[in-house]
Amino acid sequence: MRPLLLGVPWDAHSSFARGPALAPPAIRAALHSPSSNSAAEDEQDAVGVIEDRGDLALHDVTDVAAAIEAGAGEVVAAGGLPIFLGGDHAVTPPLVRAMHAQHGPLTILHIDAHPDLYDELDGNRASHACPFARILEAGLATRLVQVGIRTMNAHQRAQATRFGVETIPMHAGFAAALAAVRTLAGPLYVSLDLDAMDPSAVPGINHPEPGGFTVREVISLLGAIPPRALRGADVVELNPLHDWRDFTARVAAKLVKELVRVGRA
Ligand SMILES: [Mn+2]
Repeated sequence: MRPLLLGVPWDAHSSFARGPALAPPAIRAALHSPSSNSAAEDEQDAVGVIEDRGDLALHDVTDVAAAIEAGAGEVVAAGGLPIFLGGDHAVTPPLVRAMHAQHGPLTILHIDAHPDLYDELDGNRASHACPFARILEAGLATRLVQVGIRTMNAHQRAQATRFGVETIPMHAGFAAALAAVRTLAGPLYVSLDLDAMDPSAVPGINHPEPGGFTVREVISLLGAIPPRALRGADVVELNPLHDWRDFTARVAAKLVKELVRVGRA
């Protein structure tokens, strides 16, 4: 599938620090940096086959979520494999609404340190801590599998039970996460929060949570997605203001290339 890249520069619902709205250009710069080449690990060109649709213009928009859904909808309707660059995790519900309009109920693989299942955080139901509560309430996904999780609490555990979320905690081990990914069937959407990885690998994030995946483990998880299941993905929560020598942007770009690889498997 032809990969389509769309930037979603929005972080108004970040609970702790702003910055992810600056991420799409940083990830693009890393994708095109001469410090690496354009191949994914299948030895095929990944960067050169991407059709870049630029960034959504969200500055003077009143209803940003509706604008994201509409803008993403155009990309999704074009066919191919949409890869969305956040933004914080609050971009995911409108992106999933656009995916659902095209594909119907989705299976979602959510890779994150955090369950993001809060009913509300600080009185905000659109918070970047709430996206999967909104998605499941709306019936947009029939199955949500979460891996990398290491911040579960009582409220979010209750939400996970209420919605039937399959949470594979980090302490269950990498093999358990890999086994869960192998059971996924399409139409599959991957929502990838960079903070799923250990903060030592991704300094440029807002909520560093020690004890995460290595970059290699996340590449292996993506590689375990069954063939022809993947329909779209987002990569969210890069904060270039916290990054160090673009390390985190490079990780994001690497994972975009591997998503391209999975999309053509
Ligand atoms: Mn997170």
